Amino acid sequence: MLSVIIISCLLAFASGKPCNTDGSNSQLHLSLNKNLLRSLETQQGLPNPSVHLALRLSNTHNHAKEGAHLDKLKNNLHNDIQSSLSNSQSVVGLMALYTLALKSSCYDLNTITFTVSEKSETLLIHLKKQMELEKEHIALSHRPLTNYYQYSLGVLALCASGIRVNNHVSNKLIKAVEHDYFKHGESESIDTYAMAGMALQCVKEAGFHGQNAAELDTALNKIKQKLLAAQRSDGHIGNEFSTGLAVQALLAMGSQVEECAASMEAMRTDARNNTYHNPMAISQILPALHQKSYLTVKSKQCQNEDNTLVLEPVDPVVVLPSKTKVNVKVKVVVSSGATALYSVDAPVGSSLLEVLELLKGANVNFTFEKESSLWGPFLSVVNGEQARQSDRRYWKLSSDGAALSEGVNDFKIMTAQNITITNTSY
Ligand code: B12
Repeated sequence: MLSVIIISCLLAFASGKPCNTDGSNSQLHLSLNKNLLRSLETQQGLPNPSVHLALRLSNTHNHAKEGAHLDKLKNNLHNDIQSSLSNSQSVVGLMALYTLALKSSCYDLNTITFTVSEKSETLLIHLKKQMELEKEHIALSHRPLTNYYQYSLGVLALCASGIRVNNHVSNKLIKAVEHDYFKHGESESIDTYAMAGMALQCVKEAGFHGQNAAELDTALNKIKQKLLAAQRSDGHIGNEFSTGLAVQALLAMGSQVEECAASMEAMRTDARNNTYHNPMAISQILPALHQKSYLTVKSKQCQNEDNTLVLEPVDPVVVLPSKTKVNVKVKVVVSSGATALYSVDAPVGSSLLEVLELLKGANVNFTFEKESSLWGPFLSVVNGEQARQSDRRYWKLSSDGAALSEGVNDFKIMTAQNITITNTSY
């Protein structure tokens, strides 16, 4: 038996596939694929272009459901982007994801238009203009209007759609790599290095960067080294949620699948432990598990696709609040440094959002507001004080001194703890 396993591993290795003796990996990937498809039915708010992209990069498909979702993107998401453009808000990341989602469905991008000041222009022209505004903002203040993750998404979406990326635009990304500008709060943003890696690899392969080829290569090498250096002993690159994008980037930049085997296994272990319950998280890891990257959208063909992905009906699960309660202390630190302390007993398994709602209803002078995003509710206002992207501030979440790796809706309270919510600049 052992020799059969070893031989099948060697064969898998030789064919470039990670060792998989019993097909359990494919079963796991299929179940993630189904969870992602199922998320289309329960999703609230805007249709998610990142989820669409991941479904389209999968090996198995449900054409009816993917087609219906594409229609929703073209209506609801389109209208949302249109109103942001009309209000001069920068939406480069969302536009880029919309572009990649349409491209992954082989949709003719030239038929998608937006109207601003009574002038109708295509999505790609608008994206190009948005990138120019971002670039000018970097030239003035060393920061994009949004962030370098979205700036990279913009470069990738234009490049993968066959649009020549202005050298000045890609140079700004190269310089940002050179100067270590990619931060997430106080730490390095592995997600941003990964997205920049895919974007610059696309630029390199398209031959758009004639004059500065050496600088482009230096930046790509640096990104690769950053990603490899961020690999932990358990295989994760950065954390559980950046590993998918990091593996995508390494594959796009020419790493062999076997070199990423430990990171892929780490993600599979996370998936078995139900770490990836947020559809956004699945959408970033699933392409990597399928050994694909967002860059593969560039050459995506949609003929002769599989159409076998079916969803079995699932019994609705009603989760009753636990009778056991734990004490949660919540400390709020506003921008002046003043603090306020609250305490509440919450059922075990409550989300942090539910805990904050309990506090809000308890008449203890605690209030909060949230904004919706692709990752779910983002805490934006606490006790009347706003922490805004335009002021480079956010409400940072920590538990017992350690920064949370999930947001208010996903983080579950299992034990008594001290939560700190700090108005932080970045
Ligand atoms: C940039 C960024 C930030 C910036 C956003 C502002 C800015 N400069 O634009 C800042 C530094 C404020 C930030 C904060 C946080 N972030 Co953040 N962020 C990102 C990053 C790198 C890119 C997001 C983006 O622009 N997406 C593209 C656009 C098109 O999508 P979008 O949904 O419209 O983008 C908005 C939201 O994503 C929102 N946002 C950013 N982070 C988070 C986190 C959560 C949980 C939510 C609900 C929303 C949200 O800000 C974006 C810009 O407006 C992602 C990386 C990734 N893999 O996605 C991490 C990422 C989403 N963040 C993460 C986390 C954990 C946080 C924090 C909870 C950290 C903390 N301990 O406080 C806080 C959010 C707290 C809160 N107030 O609710 C995790 C989420 C993992 C998860 N399972 O939920 C990610 C995946 C990074 C990682 N690998 O760990 N983030």
